[in-house]
Amino acid sequence: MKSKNRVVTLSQFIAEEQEKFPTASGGLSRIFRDIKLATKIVNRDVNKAGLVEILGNYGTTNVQGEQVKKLDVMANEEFIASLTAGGDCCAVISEEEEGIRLLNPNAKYIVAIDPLDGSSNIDVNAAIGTIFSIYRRKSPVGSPATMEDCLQPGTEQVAAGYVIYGSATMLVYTTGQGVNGFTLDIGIGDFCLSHPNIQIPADGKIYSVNEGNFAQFPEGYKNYIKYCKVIDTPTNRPYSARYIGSMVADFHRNMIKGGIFMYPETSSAPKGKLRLMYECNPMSWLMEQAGGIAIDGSRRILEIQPTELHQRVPVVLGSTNMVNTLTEFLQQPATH
Ligand code: P6P
Repeated sequence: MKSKNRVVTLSQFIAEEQEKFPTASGGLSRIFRDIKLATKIVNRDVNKAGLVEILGNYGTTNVQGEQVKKLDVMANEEFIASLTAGGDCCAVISEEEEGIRLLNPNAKYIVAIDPLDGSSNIDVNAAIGTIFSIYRRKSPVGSPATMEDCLQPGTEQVAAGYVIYGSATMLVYTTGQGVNGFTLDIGIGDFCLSHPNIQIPADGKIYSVNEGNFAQFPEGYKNYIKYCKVIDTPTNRPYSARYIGSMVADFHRNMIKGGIFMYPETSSAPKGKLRLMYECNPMSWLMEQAGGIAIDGSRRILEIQPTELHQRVPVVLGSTNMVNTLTEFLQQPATH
């Protein structure tokens, strides 16, 4: 009989989950082992960012044309080194890698990763995160992974998760059996189950969007954002605006409290900003597994067929009732 206050580590939890699938080879558990190791190293480096000369721009820009912070580069290298050493990953696609990073041709898992999301917050000590997504290759093992192996829709994910390096370091993931959160206990050097079966409330009072782009939003988003600000006590409005500019931090807060996160298309960014493969797909599966909705404004994010490694999509993630209300505004005919 398991005692109620038994500490359950991430490794134990994954092993117990794997027992439900007798045919499992253990490869996915080993991928999680490799991601967990890199996460603990990144956590150590993030926590000392202010002490060691690793602040500031690395002097280069990534494929997105954004200034690369040294921690971005270090985090990317940590994850790739750990997955390479583990031997269960055949390819990595990363925000920090222009092309596919081929690893073990005899392995069957592909990892899509944003090693350090929200990196513009590094120098101001705001919460940042890692976002990852895991697929099974379609091509036979023994040959290098192909572009087709990497460009699979989100419905094909076998696991997805994020790590938030905040006031506590948490790893939250799903393999399709719900969403569970684990908090890093430095004392034992492991992640311990702290948030079993996370479910996002059907309603919330938080809306998260960069209102600096308001003038460029499609009319339906503008009308919804105005709706959020109306004083109407019976419907708990006005809502609270909460936006930290770090997807993992905004997403995690809304998952726990309820809320809606929007990064719409704009006239200057008609596909939005956030990347499908290593931001929107993993976060969308987590949101759906937690009982929320994840769309690009009309379509289910997970059903989008990717065409490019770094393609961007507009994204709405949140509480069911809030996303449904937004959808009503988006479906109204444009007046100008
Ligand atoms: P903006 C961080 O750069 C990021 O990729 C996400 O973490 C975050 O949600 C978004 O971009 C913030 O973008 O344009 O509002 O600064």
